[in-house]
Amino acid sequence: MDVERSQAKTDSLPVEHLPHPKNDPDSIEQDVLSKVSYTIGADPKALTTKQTYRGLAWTVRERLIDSFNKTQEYWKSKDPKFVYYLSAEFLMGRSLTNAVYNLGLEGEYGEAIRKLGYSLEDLQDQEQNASLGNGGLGRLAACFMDSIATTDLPGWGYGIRYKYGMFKQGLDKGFQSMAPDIWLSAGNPWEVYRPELAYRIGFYGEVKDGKWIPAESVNAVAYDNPIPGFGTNNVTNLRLFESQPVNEFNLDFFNEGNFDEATQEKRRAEDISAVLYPNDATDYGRELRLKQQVFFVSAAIQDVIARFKEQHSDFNELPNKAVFTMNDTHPTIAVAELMRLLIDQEGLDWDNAWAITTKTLAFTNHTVMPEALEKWPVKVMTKLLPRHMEIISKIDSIWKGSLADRVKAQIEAEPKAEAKAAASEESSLVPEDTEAGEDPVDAALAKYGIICENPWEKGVKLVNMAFMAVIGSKSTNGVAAIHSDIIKHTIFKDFYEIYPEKFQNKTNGVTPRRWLAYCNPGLRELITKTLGSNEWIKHLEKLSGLKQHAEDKELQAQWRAVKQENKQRLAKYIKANVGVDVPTNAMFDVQIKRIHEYKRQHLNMFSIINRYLEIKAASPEERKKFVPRVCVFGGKAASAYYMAKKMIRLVTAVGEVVNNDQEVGDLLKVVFLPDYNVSLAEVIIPAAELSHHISTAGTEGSGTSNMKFQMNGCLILGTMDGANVEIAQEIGKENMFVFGVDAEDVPRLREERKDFKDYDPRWVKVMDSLLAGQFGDAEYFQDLVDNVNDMTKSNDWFLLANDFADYLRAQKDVDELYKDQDEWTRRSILYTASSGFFSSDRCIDDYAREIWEVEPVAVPSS
Ligand code: F58
Repeated sequence: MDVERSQAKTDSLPVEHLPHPKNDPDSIEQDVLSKVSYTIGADPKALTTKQTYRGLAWTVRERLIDSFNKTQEYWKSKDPKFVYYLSAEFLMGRSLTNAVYNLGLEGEYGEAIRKLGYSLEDLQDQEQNASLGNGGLGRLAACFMDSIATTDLPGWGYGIRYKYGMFKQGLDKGFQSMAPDIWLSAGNPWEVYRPELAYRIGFYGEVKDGKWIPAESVNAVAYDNPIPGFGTNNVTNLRLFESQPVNEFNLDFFNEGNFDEATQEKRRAEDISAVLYPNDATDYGRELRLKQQVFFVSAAIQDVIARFKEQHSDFNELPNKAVFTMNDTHPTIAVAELMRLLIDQEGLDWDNAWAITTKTLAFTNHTVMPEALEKWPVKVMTKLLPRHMEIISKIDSIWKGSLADRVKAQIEAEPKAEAKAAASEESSLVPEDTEAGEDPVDAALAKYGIICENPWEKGVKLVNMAFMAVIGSKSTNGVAAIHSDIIKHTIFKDFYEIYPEKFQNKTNGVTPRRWLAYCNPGLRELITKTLGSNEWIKHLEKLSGLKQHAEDKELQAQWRAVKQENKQRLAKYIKANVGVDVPTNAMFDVQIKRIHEYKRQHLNMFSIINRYLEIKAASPEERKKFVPRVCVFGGKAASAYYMAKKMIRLVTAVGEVVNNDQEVGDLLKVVFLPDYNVSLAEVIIPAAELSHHISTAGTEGSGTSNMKFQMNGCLILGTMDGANVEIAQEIGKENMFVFGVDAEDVPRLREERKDFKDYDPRWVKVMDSLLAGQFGDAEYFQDLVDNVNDMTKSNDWFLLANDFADYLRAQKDVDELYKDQDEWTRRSILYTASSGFFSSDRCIDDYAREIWEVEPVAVPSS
């Protein structure tokens, strides 16, 4: 009744007379002052920079919402198919500059801000980073949102509105320190709270007569984050959910004075969207992580179904109206959740629900690293999600039945073959490590079942989420050509043989707006001037027009001047943040990414130590031949990653010695910049001249910072891994500094390793210097050294010792080339000119056409 009344009232409101914000500088200035007074509650005559930023941001928000509303209304009238990007992580960074430029209001805002006595740069630094993710995968999701909006695709993102970001990293005497990242402390003008949009999410309890009765429930409440496209009217949506208690507190407990008990439900609910839980946490943390996953996935699917039902009644239409991409294994509970909602809530039968589910979901794998291929103990899943576990068990038994039939058929087709012999066949479904005498069907089921035994804990059963995702979705893709190839022949081998048509590659891309046009204004202007237009910002392939100017000495000089300015900006940042003076005539050599053994920051450090030892051993005359370098590191180590933390300490410890060594002077500086995040990357990347992408071949899914550096004309020192392979193809391999073994040789070399004393003598010297305490506490670095040397321990799994000599050879090539600044700059221009393929617009277009089957719907100008 109430609903009807309010509906009638709305219909009679003169909404067409709603005032839309005006975009001339005077109106914007007035608007800022009004927001400062009435939204922020500050005195416009005595404004602080922070208050001005906040007032300004609220005015941008209004303009975003204006276009957002029009976009959503238009899409609703057209009812197109939507893509929904399910991701536990979105590393959005800051929004102000991106929003102002994407809205095309940089001129008007620039002038209004100047009138207020500021520059956009001053104000943007006031904004907190939204660091709702770990690294590459989360940042990729953010780039995809920008491209989805820019290319006019009907598409929304779905995730969690974490109360705390992915920790503030500091340095405490050179060691990583961690503090909560309270990113919402000054409010968040970029979101729109939707208290009316709340979905109930259940946990625990039991299944009775096929019906799940959860013992605990929370509400998933929506916040919309408008995402503006560039050069379009479209503004799309990132919908993030916050977990709220169903009951704020228990009044009975409260009245008894039992305050802890009274608010327990609230605290348990709020824990779910407090912070992104690491996958290696305690049991409680791990359970919370699974809770988080089902929390946002269920809310997202419920939301999509509700929107679908506003316009449709036949669920067989769902795959024509919606496709969900599962960003890595974190959202893969979506397979069971969509089945559950279709069967239990919408009354479909199993087969119909399965047909819809497998047409509506798509899966992206980002890495072969085991820590990201989630496996949940059946015990935990049964306790937390009993109905989902029933569904998973049924999917598993149907899958195992079909797998067993196929293995039997294969064996019958080769009756004389022994299981072992069959295993050696390229196309065999029998696992290669099948023991003699072991039943080949059992072996296949044990290896490729969704539910399988934990190899390290007998009797403990696990749910392999990646396997369920492959089976339960219409496509599985890797994120670079080499990676997509590797997953077909390793982790998903049998699945590829059974469903070859499901497997695809979608090489990653990054948004050229944030990662070139906005973070490097000097280069943006120079490129636009050289090409005669700024169309490249939306059509990055147009950068190839720079190739014909790569040898132009005039352009080269201007190109270098831009780099120099960016280096000065970074040098200032370094001085202000870690107190080190760095020479800006030195080569700026950068490695910024999550700290991980497979990314081999320690290989880079060992080469820096070698450089240091060589400088020390050189005569004053010989020293003049060294190319001065400033080596910059940044990246966070996961809280429980012991070795990664040691790698950070290695950087700072070497820096302490090298940076203070008078003999070395400006020839070498080593700095670790704490709290690496999106906005710091925006300062570092434009200033970098050489960047490291040196993972052991076959281990990096794609890498995306390699693309950002390439766009900004930074040369690459890298292995043939991830997207480096395709970058080398685009720029010509001879223009990249390539070293290291190829992926196909890695397994053999892992078996073959020799004692480290038999490696390059420079390697031995570096290890000895560490163990002799030349860089402080030798005992502390013992494990790190053992880890890459001691044959009885980790066996140098990532082949550092093996690749070291070739790495030093490549480093020498770098030095030589740097001495020829014209050739260096020619290559730098060529890098930018060849980066068109790595735009996320291209990548999104590939997904849209080849996986999602979603078409652009652009909002017309009114
Ligand atoms: C990254 N994955 C890949 N995972 O490592 C990188 O090669 C790729 O370019 C990128 O995805 C985008 O495709 C990644 O960032 C994580 O952060 C995991 C989250 C869960 C815990 C383990 C790390």
